[in-house]
Amino acid sequence: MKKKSLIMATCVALALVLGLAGAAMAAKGGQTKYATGPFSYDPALAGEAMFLGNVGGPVSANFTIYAPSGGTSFPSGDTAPASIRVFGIEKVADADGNPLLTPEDIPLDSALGILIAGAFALTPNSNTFIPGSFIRVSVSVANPPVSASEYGDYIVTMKAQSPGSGVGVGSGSRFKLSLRAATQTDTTPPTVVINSPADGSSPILGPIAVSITANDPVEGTGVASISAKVSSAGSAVTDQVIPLTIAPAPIVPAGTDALGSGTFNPFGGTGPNGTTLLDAFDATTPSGIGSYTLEASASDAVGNTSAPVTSGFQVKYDIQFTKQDFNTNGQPKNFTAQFKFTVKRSSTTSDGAFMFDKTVTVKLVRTSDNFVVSTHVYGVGDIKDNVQIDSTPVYQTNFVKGIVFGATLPDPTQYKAELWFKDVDGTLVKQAESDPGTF
Ligand SMILES: [Ca+2]
Repeated sequence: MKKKSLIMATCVALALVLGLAGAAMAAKGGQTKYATGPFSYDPALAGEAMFLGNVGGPVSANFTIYAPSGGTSFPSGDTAPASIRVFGIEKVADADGNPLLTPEDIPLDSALGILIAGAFALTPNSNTFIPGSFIRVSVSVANPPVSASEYGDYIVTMKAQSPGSGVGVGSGSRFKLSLRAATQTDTTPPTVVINSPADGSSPILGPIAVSITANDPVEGTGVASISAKVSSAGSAVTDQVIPLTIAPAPIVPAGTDALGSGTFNPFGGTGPNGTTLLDAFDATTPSGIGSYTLEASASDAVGNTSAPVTSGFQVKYDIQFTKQDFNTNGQPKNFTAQFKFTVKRSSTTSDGAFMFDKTVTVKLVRTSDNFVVSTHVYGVGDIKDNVQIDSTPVYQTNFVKGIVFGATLPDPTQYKAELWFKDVDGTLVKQAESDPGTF
């Protein structure tokens, strides 16, 4: 009996050895190499934020999760589908930031745990890993609405978990969340400076960089937000909010510059509008040239908000004359002032496209007193009476002395052409003028 079981044990052992040898041979043949080990994370501390009272946030952070490598498959299969979430919360300091002797575990299913975990939005919150793959996770941390009795410092651990895959959760990436009482000592709002667009500047039609610097004076609570909005002089554009990216991420400590960056895109600055005669701007759909005001303000972490700071700027076309001739050959009634010009949006912030704008108005102006002697508007008729846009494309119009003045021709006099277009508010604004000439 004893001998028989010994033989059986030997057989089992032999079978195991043969089995292992088989697996080893398979591995040697390159069929299956296993990636083993837990997920790993970089950085170990994804970020930290301090919220004072119920103001401020959200704060951004990110970290990267790496699946184990070293093989073509996990022990359990080719992929490891994982959820990515808050995995644990520990309270490590009291409401004044004094470290606790023993960190306190906050269960995820407790009221406090639900509040804190709920303040963390992870993108993505799931991923299917293959061996050696990784994924970058964006974290947005809002100010969790905890009661004052729960103020303190919390270490929140985020992990990937793939049950049954044989890949361990690993140590995770951490975020330090400091929840403190609102201080009543900071009553000074941040300072705000608009860097771009500069006050009085005239950017060419196209996306316009918006840049704002805010700084909360020390001993302040730091810059929590910067806001910007744009309005046109005639209110066709009213309080258009410009989304800003703030660097470094708020709350930006007192005394440190917070830089808000965004873009204002006036109508027609990009895209198809105005780029063909079919899509031409007209009086009912004018382009985005015109007079605008950018208004910016910033708030600190306890909600002190600066008075608005403004910058006024004029968005214009890029206009180039390709012809500006005052022709005095033949009889005076046939003397002709001839103009051709191109109208484009910015070639640096946009594509430099030719802009078709039927609100074009060319005024022939006597230079001595700015008296308008003739006005031509867009039309497909005679070039002596209309501003045409030909297929070049180019804008063109001619003023013939005998047509402008009739039978009684003045002596040769100096004139210039003024080019006017309707702006975003429907207001006719001068965009360019020719060199003066005499006919
Ligand atoms: Ca302040």
